[in-house]
Amino acid sequence: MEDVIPNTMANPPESAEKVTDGFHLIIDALMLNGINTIYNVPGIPITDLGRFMQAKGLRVLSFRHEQNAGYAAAIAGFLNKKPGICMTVSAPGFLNGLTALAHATTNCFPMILLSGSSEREIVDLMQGDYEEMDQLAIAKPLCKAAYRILQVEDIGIGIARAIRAAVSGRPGGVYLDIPASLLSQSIDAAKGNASLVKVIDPAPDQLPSPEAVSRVLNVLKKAERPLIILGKGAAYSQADDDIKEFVEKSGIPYLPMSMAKGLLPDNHPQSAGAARSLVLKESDTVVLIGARLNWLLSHGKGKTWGKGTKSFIQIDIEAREMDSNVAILAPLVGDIGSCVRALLREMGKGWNGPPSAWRDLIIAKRKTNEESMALKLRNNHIPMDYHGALGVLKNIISQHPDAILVNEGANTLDFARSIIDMHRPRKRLDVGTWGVMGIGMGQAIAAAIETENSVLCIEGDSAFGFSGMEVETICRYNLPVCIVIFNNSGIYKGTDVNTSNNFDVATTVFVKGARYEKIMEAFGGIGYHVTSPDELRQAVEEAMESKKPALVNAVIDEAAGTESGRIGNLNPQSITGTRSN
Ligand code: OXT
Ligand code: ADP
Ligand code: MG
Repeated sequence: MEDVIPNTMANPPESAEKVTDGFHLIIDALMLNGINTIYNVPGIPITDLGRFMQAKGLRVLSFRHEQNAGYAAAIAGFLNKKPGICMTVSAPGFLNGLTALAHATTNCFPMILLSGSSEREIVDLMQGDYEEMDQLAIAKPLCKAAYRILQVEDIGIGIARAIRAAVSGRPGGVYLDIPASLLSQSIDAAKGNASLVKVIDPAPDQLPSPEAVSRVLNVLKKAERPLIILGKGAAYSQADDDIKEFVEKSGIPYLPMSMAKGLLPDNHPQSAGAARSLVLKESDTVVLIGARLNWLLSHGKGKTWGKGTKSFIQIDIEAREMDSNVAILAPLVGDIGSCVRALLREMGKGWNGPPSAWRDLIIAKRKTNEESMALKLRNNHIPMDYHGALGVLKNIISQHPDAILVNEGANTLDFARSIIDMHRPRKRLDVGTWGVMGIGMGQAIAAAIETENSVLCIEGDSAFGFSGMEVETICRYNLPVCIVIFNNSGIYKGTDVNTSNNFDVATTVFVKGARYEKIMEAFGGIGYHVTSPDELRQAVEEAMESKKPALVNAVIDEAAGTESGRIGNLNPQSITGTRSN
């Protein structure tokens, strides 16, 4: 009997071979455009899409929560200069991924949130479909562009449009709505294949005008106290050699924003990172390269920037960024690589650096700050304070300059940023423009997958809690990620007390003596519990050496932090309320 049943899988009828469907065309379209990694949480209607992707050789990484898959995709976009892809199920999964899409857009990272959705005809009549939601309408205001593909023959063009929108001009997040019925629509295979689009030159160079280049140099020549500020747009542009050459040829001191640290090594003689307040206040001319004058730079005005008039030069791909907060005397609109190369060509030979008095002033301030920091870093206090613990991790990062540092928290973030020198470009990943808690595990996973380098995460205990369940994901894929939790039993501090007569603890306080390392042990990774800088060193060195998933629960003095870290000034002050401490 068995012999007479035709094996349709092994020998499909000829007609079946000539037909393809939405599932396979989406995969073909992504692969044609060099996309090979997907960050997702499976479920209706995209479970089979993930399976087919895996079968076709794409890397499909499954997370425990879509927000973390989204943060992974966003940072993959930053690291690779091509869109990171997050794939989610409809309504709740989509909404979970949306925070990350908005974060990608805010940070100018290219990302595509590809989400399954319910059937249009039911959703539009609000008839109560499974996970019904008008996702396209909800996504639109939160991303750079949002598209829906309804017909199988539009998959090629729809994906091409999403890719180009994500990476061209100022990069950002793109939403792509995939109704369930699209996936099973069929089409003649040859016709389907012919409908695919390979995006040619998705992020074309944008050259600055020669007049704008001359204007910049004319302003710069007159500067007595010039400063370059490098932002994460400069790190994203991957114009590393040109930027270094420009900084060195100009002789101008530079200040790296957080994720631009390492573009030039932090110990570079022209770095003004350790003289930040001084250079912002005293400079007379500022060249912004891929950095916005937003809250992180006090909007270019006020006390931080001192009294004198400043001349601002800004290099950015987004023309609308110019004059957003203060007048820009010399705007240079274009991609950073092209702009910096144009400046280098025009500068010619024999460019004079800034007056030595300016350089000497910065060097002196830097020396004072570095010396006072070095003293604090050498402490061996138990319980550890931030300096004692970060002094150890600073040395470990300098021994592993290619390791990727992921960092979030408040005090944990702010101290780590100024204490830990970065040595190579795009090795420091953090909370970005919004100061988001929860980027940690998603960024760590993507960093390990995309670069194959070791990853060291330095996490506040609160920050870790936002994405901690992804420790299972890290163990499942056996990634070289070492997580260090700065455990001070709370948000900012563990010492707050609720002085009212109810029984709840203060709003910022967690369980004391929490054993976070056991979360890692639960999934087969290595856990450490450390209380001194020496123990911390030993544990992290061992973990980095092993390249296995590890979590170090580092007990930090509960009283060592301050409210909101270095941005406590942003907390509104109550006129009538009283605080418990
Ligand atoms: O020049 P001066 O003299 O001023 O000195 C500066 C430098 O020159 C010097 N420096 C150095 N000295 C010596 N040597 C070296 N190498 C060196 N390098 C620098 O050091 C100082 C400081 O330098 P820095 O850091 O460059 O300068 P500064 O003035 O700090 O820079 C200003 C900023 C604004 C650029 C900078 O502060 C910055 O980038 N800040 C980012 C802040 C941020 O984004 N914070 C995160 C958000 S805080 C808060 O909102 C939190 N929440 C709420 C929440 C959030 N965020 N998200 C979500 C989804 N939900 C809720 C929560 C829940 S934080 C938080 C959890 C916190 O608790 P944790 O347990 O996680 O963490 P702990 O606090 O540790 O408990
Ligand atoms: P930071 O927070 O480090 O100061 P921002 O996120 O504020 O950096 O600024 C990044 C800027 O870089 C954005 O204004 C963005 O338009 C710009 N940008 C991103 N990529 C490029 C590029 N390739 N060329 C020019 N500008 C870019
Ligand atoms: Mg904490």
